[in-house]
Amino acid sequence: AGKGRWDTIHGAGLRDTEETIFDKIVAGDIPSEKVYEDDLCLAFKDVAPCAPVHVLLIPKHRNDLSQLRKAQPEHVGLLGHLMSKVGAVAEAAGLDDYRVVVNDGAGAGQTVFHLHVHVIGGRELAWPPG
Ligand code: D5M
Repeated sequence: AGKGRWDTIHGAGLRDTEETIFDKIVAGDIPSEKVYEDDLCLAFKDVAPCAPVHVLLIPKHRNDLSQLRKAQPEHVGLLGHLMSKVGAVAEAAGLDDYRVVVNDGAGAGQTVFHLHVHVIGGRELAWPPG
């Protein structure tokens, strides 16, 4: 069952039982170029890079975090873990300076409703972003 257009537009995300492509990547059913991995998170190269280096860092288990706005007190540990590993991910990807982005909602560019942190670099990054 696909995600309805209404959900996509309004950022309602998926029902919590519904898988995304990132579950298949974690399971190894879809190949990915791994950059970093530990018990809780996985980082892999974005298939449609917007810069010379573009890595996605995700929790291995979505834990109801289809998007950042769903964060609850029980997610604090997992979110802290993800943030604390961004530096290791960037280093593993060969980055010096980089940008960290979370798109929250379709209107902000979110297309996969499994929380993910973009780590982007390898070129000059303009500010403000588009
Ligand atoms: O970011 C979702 C990102 O996920 C987007 O930049 C493309 C990327 N993507 C989609 N499918 C794959 C696979 N199979 N491998 C690697 N990267 C993928 P968002 O913030 O939701 O727009």
